[in-house]
Amino acid sequence: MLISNCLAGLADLGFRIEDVIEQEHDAALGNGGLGRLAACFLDSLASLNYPAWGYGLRYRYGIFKQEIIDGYQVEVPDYWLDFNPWEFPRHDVTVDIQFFGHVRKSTDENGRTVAHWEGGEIVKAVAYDVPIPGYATPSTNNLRLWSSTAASGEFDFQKFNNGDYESSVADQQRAETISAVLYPNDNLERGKELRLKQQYFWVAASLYDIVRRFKKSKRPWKEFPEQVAIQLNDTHPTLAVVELQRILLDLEGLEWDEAWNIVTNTFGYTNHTVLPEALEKWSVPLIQHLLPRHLQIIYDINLYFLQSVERRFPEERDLLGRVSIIEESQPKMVRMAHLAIVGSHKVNGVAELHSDLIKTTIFKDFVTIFGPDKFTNVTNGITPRRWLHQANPRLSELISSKTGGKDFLTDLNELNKIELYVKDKAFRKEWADIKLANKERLAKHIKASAGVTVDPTALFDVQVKRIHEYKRQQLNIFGVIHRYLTLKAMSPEERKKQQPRVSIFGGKAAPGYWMAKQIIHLINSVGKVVNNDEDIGDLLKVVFLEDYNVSKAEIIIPASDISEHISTAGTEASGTSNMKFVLNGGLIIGTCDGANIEITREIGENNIFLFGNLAEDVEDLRHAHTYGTHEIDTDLNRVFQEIEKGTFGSTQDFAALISAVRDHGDYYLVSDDFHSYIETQALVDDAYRNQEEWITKCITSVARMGFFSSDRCINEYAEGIWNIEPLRVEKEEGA
Ligand code: C3B
Repeated sequence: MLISNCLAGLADLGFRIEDVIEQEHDAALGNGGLGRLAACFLDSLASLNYPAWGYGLRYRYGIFKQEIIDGYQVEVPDYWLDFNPWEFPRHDVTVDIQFFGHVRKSTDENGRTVAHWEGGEIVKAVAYDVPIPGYATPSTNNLRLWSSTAASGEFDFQKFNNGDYESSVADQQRAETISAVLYPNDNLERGKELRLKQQYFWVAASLYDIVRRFKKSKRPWKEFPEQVAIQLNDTHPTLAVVELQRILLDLEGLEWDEAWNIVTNTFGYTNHTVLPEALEKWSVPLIQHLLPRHLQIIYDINLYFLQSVERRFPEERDLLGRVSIIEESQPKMVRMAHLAIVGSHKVNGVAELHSDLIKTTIFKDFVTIFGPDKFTNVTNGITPRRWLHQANPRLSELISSKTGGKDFLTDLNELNKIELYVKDKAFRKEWADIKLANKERLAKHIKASAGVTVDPTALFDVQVKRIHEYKRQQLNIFGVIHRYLTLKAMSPEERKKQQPRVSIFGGKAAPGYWMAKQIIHLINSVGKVVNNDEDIGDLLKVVFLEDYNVSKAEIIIPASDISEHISTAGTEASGTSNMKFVLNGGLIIGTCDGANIEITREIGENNIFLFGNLAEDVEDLRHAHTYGTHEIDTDLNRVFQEIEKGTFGSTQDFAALISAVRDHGDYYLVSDDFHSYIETQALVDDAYRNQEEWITKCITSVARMGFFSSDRCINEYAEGIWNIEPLRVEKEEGA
């Protein structure tokens, strides 16, 4: 009823709903999997009626827009807030946030030392609320985003009136810088002061909000952890641990132990990566300068923690240095993951392999200290509302025509009912028609955006995600070159027997990540040659789709036949696009990494194409590369020679990609996995040729994907970590 009213209203005004929807920008608030997971979680929290809020920064410029010019990535600012009808400015909800200054100590009437953080500067946080409506429930939750502005108002009138026009706006501009722009790195931390300011601004405003709400209830402080659970989504908000301790200690007058008990029972910490370059560390001098009181508290937290470790493990002197929150480097650094573990009651990884890995590698000592029960796994999930119903409406409709009764979008395990129809001719025909229509839609998009004509009946092979060496888009493009060379060497008769393929890439490189940018350039350079080679025709096309984002994912994912999740084993914590592709009836070629392993367990190993070395062997192989001889795979060597001949343009540009494998230890094991990758891609070709078998695999896989709903995942957090129950608020009469 409501929708038809909208449609009719729009039509009266002379607009089509499709055109209006097109106008909406993607929220540009994150980089990749981490932020997108949070968005799925918000959808599940609201849909499952959990009373929960999300907190974040209202970046004026979110993730940049990517343009491809002459084959290179060019970054363009994306002013997404230009048009955002979904946010409600809350000028009545503001918090003053302090930076810099100094700490003065005094003694109160009970002889207790009290710390006073004084001086420095104040920046104002203003709340912007984004409602998150649940699916099939009246519950609507809130995402509160903080925007920074000068505490003193628009500009300094006095300076303005004195003719000092420039500095009259300087305070305002400096304050606004905090929420001005998202750092565009995925899985990389660079230790910049502004980033630390962003983190503190965000957590201080959010905690103030949470504490204010709790204090209104007039409950005693000891009930705080029963009333509030805070989940640290990676280490970026870890300063919240210190901030809550500061509030309880300095502002509310609690004793250290009582305060610390409340803090540790409130927080949970989710680790999302084991990559060393992504583990956050902040320099002690930087924290001292920006947050002098917090540094004192961090040192105290560390002191009490190390004292307790020393008491329990008196013989193990090295242990203290390994687990210390402070790294004794030059300058000293605060290890945020250690702080997050010490400050939380539960620590979880995001897929089984990943959760096992953190317990046996980076956080091993903490398992010894805190015991194994503090560490747990919650395998990631995705919301079927967006990633099936919205992205692939026809498939969603076909599925619901067979699941009947209960809405499968609220209980994804209902999907298993479609396995009964795996042999049903009409069902299979409709299934195949939908995939073809989705591929036709993508083919149109490819033509419009990349200017390449592709045949929708070819096998669509997709790798879309942030560009990163560990995700190994270089392995994929080297494989494409190998395919090209193999096709070139064939007679025209032989070529006719080959399976046509379209290799589709998409993803942003961090602006400062030079190697990732070279990978993009190589993909585009290969495309230019291959797509214009008349010997090859439709047998192989290579496309790089610019500016990969959520809206494009909704077009690309439903159109995939096979997608690539080919990270070096042990490097991709979970991956979530793997789940999206399978849920949309595409198969996977992948390594035994992240959630690929659990996807295999659920859908069956006949329905996935796994290849490559296992995580447990990676360290030994790397060691052998460094200290032994490193033989490069023969087929890969041929690929390298072709690149070096200049077949794909400037050889200089691609030299670093080759030498990373050949001369610099091949850290990501591209050569070790190449043969297995090529062989497995040949199996994909064979399997795709048997369309009947292929469709059976796809239907079976979708039927078994129920586990990967973010609803299951959120229920696990609610039960195992937060100890909360759903709270359904019924619609008021007449509302
Ligand atoms: C990502 C990981 O790289 C993915 O494997 C994982 O699926 C998601 O988080 C969600 O858990 N991640 C990221 O996008 N950015 C980081 N800084 C760390 C992890």
